[in-house]
Amino acid sequence: MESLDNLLTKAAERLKKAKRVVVLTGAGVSAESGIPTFRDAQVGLWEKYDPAELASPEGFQANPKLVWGWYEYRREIVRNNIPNPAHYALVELEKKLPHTVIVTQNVDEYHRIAGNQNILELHGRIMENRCFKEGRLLKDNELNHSSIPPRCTCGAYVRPGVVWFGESLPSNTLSQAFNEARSCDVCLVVGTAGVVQPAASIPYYAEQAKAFLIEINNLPSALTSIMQVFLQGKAGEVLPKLVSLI
Ligand code: BV8
Repeated sequence: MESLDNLLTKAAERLKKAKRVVVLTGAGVSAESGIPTFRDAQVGLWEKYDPAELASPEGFQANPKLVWGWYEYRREIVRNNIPNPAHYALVELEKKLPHTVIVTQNVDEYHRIAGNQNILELHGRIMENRCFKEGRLLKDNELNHSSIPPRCTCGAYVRPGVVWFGESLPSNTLSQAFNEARSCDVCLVVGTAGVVQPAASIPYYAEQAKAFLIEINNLPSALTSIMQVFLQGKAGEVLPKLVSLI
């Protein structure tokens, strides 16, 4: 088994020559910021709920107060934490390799807060609010807080601005992500189980385009088998090492 240092060197050598880099990130990139990943057992009050149940229109319609409470709990965690060295390493990467695009499944906006410029957010933003009926983005002063969840000016419930299971991703963002994957020469996959579709298809498009595939994860994922290099470890530790070698 090759040492991590040799694998880091191999990955860095390939990145140095890269013309177009796609970085697919998942919840594992924010884990060291203190944001629980979907794989982590839900804690406390949320222990008995399946995230995929809560993160769905059916779950919200069945129990709007419960689902709203889950998002408020998660928003508090996002508000009270900050990006970690993994996020800042990706800012460095974009500076070193100008055509780098961050395609993220995460909804915490930590890539933008850390300073990346070229970001495609596949699953929306947890801090944003939309009308459950009209779908439109709501400003804070359009929320009627006399109920939980709050209500839109049209009377319908307010929902978080994320893409739920069973909902389509923003089509232009998704097609941009697929086009970037089809035209990249290196695809770096960081901190994702590689289960949620269609995000998990992105590395396969890169593979079809003969891109060099690199993964950073503390455990093997559903995508590890198609990788040229698998760097096992925490994103906050491995990514800064990798980027420092470029
Ligand atoms: C859709 C926002 C059309 C909400 C999220 C095709 C095949 C099979 C199923 C489907 C398919 N097409 C559609 C589906 C159904 C479904 C799906 O994929 N289901 C899965 C469960 C099988 N997909 C959808 O519904 C999508 N919509 O396709 O529309 C359509 C419509 C109707 C019917 C059919 C099709 C919408 C999916 C979007 C859901 N919304 N987020 C919210 O956040 O509340 S997804 C949500 O899950 C988060 O975004 C999160 O990112 C993601 C989970 O994935 P990961 O990021 O991988 O996170 P996870 O916790 O799973 O894993 C963490 C990883 O990090 C692990 O590998 C771990 O080892 C690693 N790690 C942990 N710590 C570290 C680390 N790595 C490095 N360092 C560390 N420190």
